[in-house]
Amino acid sequence: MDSIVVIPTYNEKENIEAIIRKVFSLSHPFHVLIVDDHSPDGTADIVKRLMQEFPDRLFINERQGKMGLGTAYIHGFKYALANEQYRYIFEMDADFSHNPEDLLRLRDVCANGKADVAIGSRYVGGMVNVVNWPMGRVMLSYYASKYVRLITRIPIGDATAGFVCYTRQVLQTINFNRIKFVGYAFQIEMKYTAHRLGFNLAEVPIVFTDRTLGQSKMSKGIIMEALIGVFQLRLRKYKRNNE
Ligand SMILES: Nc1nc2c(ncn2[C@@H]2O[C@H](COP(=O)(O)OP(=O)(O)OP(=O)(O)O)[C@@H](O)[C@H]2O)c(=O)[nH]1
Ligand SMILES: [Mg+2]
Repeated sequence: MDSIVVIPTYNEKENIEAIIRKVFSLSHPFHVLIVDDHSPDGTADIVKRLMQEFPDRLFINERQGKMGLGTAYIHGFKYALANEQYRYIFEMDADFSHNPEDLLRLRDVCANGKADVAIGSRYVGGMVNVVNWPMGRVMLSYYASKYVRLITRIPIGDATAGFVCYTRQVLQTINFNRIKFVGYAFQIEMKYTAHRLGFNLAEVPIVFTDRTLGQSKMSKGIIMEALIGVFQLRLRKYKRNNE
């Protein structure tokens, strides 16, 4: 019971039950925390019904409204840190873009001491492992990662990846008050911050599959935040603890 997967949800009624059941079918006993932003489609009700079946390993935190992915994750991280048993804290989407089976591979990398942060990466070793995305979106994501790498010098091929295992120590060390971004830039900011704080980041190749059910929450605002945000990151200073 050392691992918890934080899954943020906004209108995921088509996916949520299947993804939870899939995680609970894995060979490692993962716990799951759903952070739901008052989804109008009733996602939270489905989770609460399942909580009766999985009372010891499924949890939900509900927020008042849609406040963005970044703040949902920070909310989830704080919940996980408050419980000392969790040594490996995961980020994963609800829409099956991330294959839950890969949780085991990400966890192994951290549990074997190979890294403090294991990143499920679409772009590693010259490969682009994305299924079902329109070419325009693949290009956007791929070149966004290249751009981030150029500006920040972070040694990661997939800087906006949202499938990550953090060791407890990393999340304890990062000052969440200083994490400012909410969209893709949040993913960049977390990796960059961990890197600047001296933690080891490792990329684990994964295949990313576009959602087949439910709706995307991507927006122009999120893309702009990321484009401008990387410059702001570059200008910042980092030190451990009392930042
Ligand atoms: N709690 C919460 N969850 C969110 C919010 N925005 C997105 N999510 C969830 O975050 C995860 C990723 O969002 P997606 O809509 O899949 O974003 P994406 O992967 O960029 O876009 P597509 O997969 O193309 O739809 C999903 O589980 C969403 O339900 C939010 O504001 N609050
Ligand atoms: Mg998605």
